[in-house]
Amino acid sequence: MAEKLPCHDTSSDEDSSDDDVSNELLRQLLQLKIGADKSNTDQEDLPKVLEELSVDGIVKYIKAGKATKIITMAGAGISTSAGIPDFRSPGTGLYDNLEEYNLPSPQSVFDIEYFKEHPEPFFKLAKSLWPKDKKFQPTVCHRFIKLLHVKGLLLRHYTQNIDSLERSAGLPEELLIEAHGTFHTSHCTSCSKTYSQEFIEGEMAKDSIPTCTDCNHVVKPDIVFFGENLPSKFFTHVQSDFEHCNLLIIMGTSLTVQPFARLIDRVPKTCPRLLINLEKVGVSSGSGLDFLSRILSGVQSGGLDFDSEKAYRDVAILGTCDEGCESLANALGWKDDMDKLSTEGTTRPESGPEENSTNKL
Ligand code: CNA
Repeated sequence: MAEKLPCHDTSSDEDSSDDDVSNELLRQLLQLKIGADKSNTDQEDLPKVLEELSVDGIVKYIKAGKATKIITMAGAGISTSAGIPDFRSPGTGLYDNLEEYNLPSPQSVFDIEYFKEHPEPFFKLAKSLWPKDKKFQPTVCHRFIKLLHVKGLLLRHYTQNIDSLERSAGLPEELLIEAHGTFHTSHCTSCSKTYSQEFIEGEMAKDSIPTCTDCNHVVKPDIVFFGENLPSKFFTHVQSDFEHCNLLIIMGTSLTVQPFARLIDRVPKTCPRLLINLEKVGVSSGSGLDFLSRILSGVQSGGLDFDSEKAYRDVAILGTCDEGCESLANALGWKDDMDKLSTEGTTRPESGPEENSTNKL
């Protein structure tokens, strides 16, 4: 029997009983929510994960050997210094430079339904990004990620990028999750025949729409368009990777594309999170609110928190990814290792079918 609340005495018996049940349910829900939320966010319950909430704190944490399972999460901003524009940077981002394609919206160029009817704008854009005679080179940031692997600290690299520069930097396939696919391979949109990056580049160089040599349908690079599923490799690794992560490094992304952006909340509460970006992103609007205000306002508690009084594990290096990674490497005493990687050069693995290439759409 539901407990009757003291103020509830004016309704008829029947109404009163219904209201009692509703009130009790609401009370229990709030209690559960408050209890759960409180246990998640009370700073007293959390161990002090960083000696100090700063880049120095992160450096000390790594030097102390606590960052043994680092996950790096990246976006277009790690490749802009290689000459590839991102989506959303005002002025230089792709979304500000698509007028010539007469698209219904900037996003249409990566919309699968639009592509099926009008593949031309996508390939025209792709050609401008991947001119045949110009090979983009991995950046300092890509080398830093590789160095984390060389040092045995990298659990996995999750990228939204489709430029394959992580592969060029020599990151092993098993450490790489290309969440939004890759240009590395392509498939016929009808019979699924696999094609190499070189095939697509060759067709684009001739200004042709790549078509299947068997059935003549359009061949589409294995990048994930809006409206398509992410590769199965993403989902199979997310579950086990993030719960074991003990340092999350987020670089060059606006954290606006889901489900990728939400990954930042999947690491344990004790895992420090370092953002290296031109601007602060992924900051929860609810991070400055106490738990009751969040429940009442409906604002969620996820997201990064650099500045509120509850901030305890999120640190930002604001600037370019290359500068941020370089200064971090220097502070860690890894300058020689970085230099060595840059003189060793990079590798571009042979094209071949992806483990997850059949899972587009
Ligand atoms: P975005 O939304 O364009 O955001 C880029 C973020 O990086 C912004 O916050 C910028 O301020 C920041 N940024 C830009 N340049 C730098 C820099 N040099 N140093 C530090 N920060 C910088 O791109 P997201 O990756 O967040 O969006 C996801 C989309 C973009 C994915 O679906 C990608 O496929 C897509 N994309 C990929 C590429 C690529 O593969 N290189 C290029 C363009 C777009």
